[in-house]
Amino acid sequence: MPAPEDALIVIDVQNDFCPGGALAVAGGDGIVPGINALLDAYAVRVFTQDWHPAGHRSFASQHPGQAPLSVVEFPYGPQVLWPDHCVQGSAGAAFHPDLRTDPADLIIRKGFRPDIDSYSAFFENDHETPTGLEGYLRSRGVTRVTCVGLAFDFCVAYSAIDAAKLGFETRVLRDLSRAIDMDGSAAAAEAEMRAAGVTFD
Ligand code: VGL
Ligand code: ZN
Repeated sequence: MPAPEDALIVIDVQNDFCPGGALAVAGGDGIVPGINALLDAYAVRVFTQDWHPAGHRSFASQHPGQAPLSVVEFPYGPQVLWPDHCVQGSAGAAFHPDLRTDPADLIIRKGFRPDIDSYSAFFENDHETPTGLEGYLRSRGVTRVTCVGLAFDFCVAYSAIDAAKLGFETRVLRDLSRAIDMDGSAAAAEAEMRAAGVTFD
């Protein structure tokens, strides 16, 4: 019997983050069978979906002269400029076709504000605009959160760090996550998660 206080958060397992996608993470599709097998062990199952309007400010295409993966200063701090990805309603924004999505209790869409990027399932990148997930989890009695999905060094890391800071006992399943890993970002993300009290299995 799944414990009622345990939530699984499945982060951004979408076509654009899988091989062939606009912002492909190496081996991103390889985690799908393991996530599918894990869903029934959790009482609360939340999926997130990166969901940007066309022309989102985080897209390098909106910043002439800036290459994808360059970093620029936004009002809320440094921001990586990404290739256009996960545009609302596009095939790239859809969940991986083999992912079992029927068990999801809640699907949180994030990154829909044109000027703010949103890596974390809890707060946008200004670190203050909430997605509503904290209230949802608390009102369902959740105290423990397990994070899986894409990408380990961005949306998974930001989500896990926020969950831990909010007081949820937080764990990341390393085998069910894959990293973009630009300039050592995977190791840095892991160190930041550990510092925030996140554990790994
Ligand atoms: C993500 C970069 C841009 C992620 C989303 O899901 O990790 N990374 N948007
Ligand atoms: Zn995005």
